[in-house]
Amino acid sequence: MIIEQADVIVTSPDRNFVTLKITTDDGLTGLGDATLNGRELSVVSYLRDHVVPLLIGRDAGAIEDTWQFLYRSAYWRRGPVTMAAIAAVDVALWDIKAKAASMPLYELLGGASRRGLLAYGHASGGTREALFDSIRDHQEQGFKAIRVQSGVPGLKSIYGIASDATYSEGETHEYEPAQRGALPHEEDWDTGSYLRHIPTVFEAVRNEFGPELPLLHDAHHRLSPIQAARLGKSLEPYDLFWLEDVTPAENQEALRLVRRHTTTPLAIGEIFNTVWDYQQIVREQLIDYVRSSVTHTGGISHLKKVLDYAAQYQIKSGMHGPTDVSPVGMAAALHLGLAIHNFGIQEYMQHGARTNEVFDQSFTFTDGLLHAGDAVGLGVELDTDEAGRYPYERAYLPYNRLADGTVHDW
Ligand code: CS2
Ligand code: MG
Repeated sequence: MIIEQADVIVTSPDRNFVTLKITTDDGLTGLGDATLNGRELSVVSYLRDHVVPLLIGRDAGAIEDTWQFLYRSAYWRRGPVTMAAIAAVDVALWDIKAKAASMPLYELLGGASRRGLLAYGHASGGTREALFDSIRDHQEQGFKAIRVQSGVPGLKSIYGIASDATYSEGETHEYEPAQRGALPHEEDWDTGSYLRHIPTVFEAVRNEFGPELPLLHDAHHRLSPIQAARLGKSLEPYDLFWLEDVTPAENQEALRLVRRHTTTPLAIGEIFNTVWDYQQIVREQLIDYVRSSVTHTGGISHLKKVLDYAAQYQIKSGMHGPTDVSPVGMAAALHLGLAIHNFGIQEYMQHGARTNEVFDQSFTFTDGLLHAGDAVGLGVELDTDEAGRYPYERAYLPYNRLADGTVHDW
């Protein structure tokens, strides 16, 4: 099976997506997601200008060798652009190998270790009532675990709140952080207001929805280690499933301080790209969930290595599944999530109707569980004509400034 063609397809139905499509000499095709939110075209160039010429003529079956070749021969290693590009090649080749073997990819990865994958959805609200309505709405959709994001009094706009402005009847009511336009939006942030408000939100949610519903929260990289410790401690009475990205994790040691003060489970890693980003925090048991996505962590081959390493420390998966991970990236996560033993939970933000037209998906969401489906390969096909209707539109993620004008983590 020789790689004969590799196309980089950019489309923007509800948001920008970058997909690599590899075709072999015997007509098999494989897809890989290479979407890097707000920096999409950098991965397009990395693939088109540097990687595609290296793929033509290679043995499509040599997945690990191709991974190592792309990682080591680049000389410049790691980082979000490189690892998203390598991920797309890796997943496309796994898609092809599973099709050649006439089986769903999870079967090739060792078969299913469970009936389905517990998924969590995003409930949010600027007000208490709006948040409660959003939680009920997600429960009606079948979600058995829910991430809670709330507005904070005094802050104009904050991460994670799906605004009614972007909501149209029949569409999914998801929060899309990347805004189309020439420049990124500036948002305001105040840690004190947030730390005072969030515990009251979880108290109210527990009073309203009871003690059992698994609740998650994303602090989105905004707190210092001691502020993160304080938040974790103040949320302990509300028994969170996890508290995510509670402090920027470039400094992995920072988590020691957080661990010293709280038993609230910690999830980190959606902006990590390789196993080396996890070495210390896994070895020292400083997290409970690996948040990496297949798309941003070098594909199925590399993320499986990260999760196998984490398994030795009883750390589970909590794969990143926002709208900026395409249906191809989501399908890859589901196949890997079905096969591994140390599966924890899967994030599931639902894509828009136009996206579902472009990407024909066979994965299902039933009674709170995701399943990859039993189509051969990944089970996702891309309609290139439909994709061609939606050209790329520049979009940026917002950024934060504090009251005194200082740039802050968004
Ligand atoms: C978030 C993402 O889903 C999450 O946990 O952290 O929404 C994140 O902000 C986006 O993926 C950034 O592109
Ligand atoms: Mg997050």
